[in-house]
Formats: sequence, structure tokens, C-alpha cells
Amino acid sequence: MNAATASASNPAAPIPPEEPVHGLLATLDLLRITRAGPVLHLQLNRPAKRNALSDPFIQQLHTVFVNMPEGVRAAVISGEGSHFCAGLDLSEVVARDIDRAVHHSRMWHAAFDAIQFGPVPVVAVLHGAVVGGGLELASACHIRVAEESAYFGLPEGQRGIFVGGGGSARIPRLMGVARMTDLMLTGRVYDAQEGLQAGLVQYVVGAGEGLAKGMALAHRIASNAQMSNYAVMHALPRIADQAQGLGLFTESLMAAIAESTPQAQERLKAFLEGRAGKVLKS
Ligand code: 1HE
Repeated sequence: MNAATASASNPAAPIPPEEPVHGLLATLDLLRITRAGPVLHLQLNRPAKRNALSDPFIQQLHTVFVNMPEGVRAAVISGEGSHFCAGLDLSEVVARDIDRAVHHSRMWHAAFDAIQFGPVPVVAVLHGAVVGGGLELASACHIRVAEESAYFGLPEGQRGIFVGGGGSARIPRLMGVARMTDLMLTGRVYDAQEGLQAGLVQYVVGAGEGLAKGMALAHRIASNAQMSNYAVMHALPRIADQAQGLGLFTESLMAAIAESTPQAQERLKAFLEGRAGKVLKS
């Protein structure tokens, strides 16, 4: 049994070491990508510009999620340097005409949709500035872990622009329209604890502890049955967007598909035969 299989079938298995990837993903110069068994780790790697998201950067992120290597079951996104991400590369906005601006925003949507509705659940590990497009990127991920240094802002109002990377659709679903309005109109910045209280992040950890926490969560996620993860990523947000009657119908279809997979059948049998873990208070 290789490391990927061992970790995917047993959440308590030791986390394998991170190793470099090869092929297409190794050619992406704005990302440092490593793999630990079933978990792919993408590090935003433009620290001199505080990981500001240029057009090539967005395209490279998109490339990863439409070329996910075989056997990867979860991903982690973190940022190199002192900040997770300073948002849109403002130097590229100057003198962009209206036609290109629409296409630019749609390019971000395509890339971030490929993350949110992509092949694997994604954990964002956040520290320092998580602002503007950086917060839009984090909100396209499925779980957010913040170190104490993380802070969240939407300075678009101050810059004379608007969110364009899906933030107006995703961020209110995390924190509510009223809080997002406050951040955008007043320039208010939330610290990590405020982000936790507002629902922006699910975990806050100490300085330097984010990656270990994010990797541990990703390995845990990778050990789930694939169709369960698929249902959570793809059905849950869509059901939340549907009227209740439609949502309940979608839920029934998704539940029937998930429970009839061989992985589900084996896991249910394992519990009934006393071979699977119990749900205990940690
Ligand atoms: C940048 C960017 C950027 C840094 N675009 N180049 N985002 C913002 O409005 C945030 C703007 N950035 C900042 O507020 C600060 O840079 C930080 C608080 C994130 C970091 O401060 P610091 O002191 O660590 O770094 P710095 O000295 O400000 O920046 C280092 C370099 O990165 C510097 O370039 P250099 O050539 O002078 O060294 C900066 O110009 C550069 N840099 N941030 C371009 N964002 C799809 S719509 C999304 C809309 C938005 O995202 S709006 C929010 C934009």
C-alpha cells in the first residue's frame, strides 16, 4: 500500500512528507506546489509583491484545478512571505478598458469556480493580509484556517473599484451582506478573532501553526469517501441557493447516489462489524 492509499483509508495514519510535483504543475512559477500523499499543497509564491494576483497568477491557479493529479483528494492553499495575499495586482488595473475589465473579472470567476466547484476540497491557510481579491480567493475555498496575524479587509471602496473575483456572491454567504457592506463602505478591517466570530474562518491558531493545522484537516478530509466530499462541495451550496422544495429533492438524489457507492457500502458495513471508529468528543 502506498502512502496515498494508507492515508486516504485511515485518518489516523501519519502524514507523509511533502514532495515536489513533476510535469505541468512544476512549471507554474508563481506557485510552489508540493504533494503529501493524497494532499496537494499550493503555496502562493510572489512574496515580493505580497502575493498580489496578476493575470498569470489567476491563470496558474486555474490550471492547477483543471489538471489535478491522479490520486489527490484534498488541497491546501497558503501564502509565502509575510502576507497571504494583497488581492488584485493593482498595477494591471490602470488603463484597462471596459471590455477587458469584464473579461478580466470573468477570468477570475472561472478560476475561482474551478476551486469551489472543482475536483477536491480546499483548505486555505491564512496569515497577515487577506484583503480584496485575497479574501475572494479564500472564500472560494471550503475551509479557512487563520493564524492570529491574519486580517481581513475589502479596500475596493478606497481604491475606487468593486469586487470582481466572485466576492459579492461568496463573501455574504459567509459573513452576511451587512458585515460585507460595513467592510467595503468604511474600510473596516477584521482581525482573526473577529473573522472567526463573523463566520469568515472556521479555525484560529497561533503564529506558525496554520500550515500544520491546514494539512491535518486536509488529510482528514482526504480520508472521507469521495462521493461524500463531492456532495458537500457541489450539492450543499447549490441546495442552499434553492427554494426548500427543490433543495429537499436535490438532497434526496444526492443522498441516494452517495449511499449506493461501493465506498459507502464498505464503510457502513465496517461500522456495523465494529471495524470503524466511533463519533467521540475530542
Ligand atoms: C502590490 C499590491 C497590490 C502590494 N498590487 N502591487 N489590494 C490592496 O489594496 C492592498 C494593497 N497592499 C497593501 O495594502 C500592502 O502592500 C500590504 C498591507 C498588503 C503589505 O504591506 P507591506 O508594507 O508589507 O508591503 P508594501 O511595501 O506595501 O508592498 C511590497 C510591494 O508589493 C510593493 O512593490 P515594490 O515594487 O514597491 O516593492 C507594492 O507596490 C507591492 N504590492 N500589494 C500590486 N495589491 C478581482 S477584484 C479584486 C479587487 C481587489 O483586490 S482590491 C484590493 C487591492
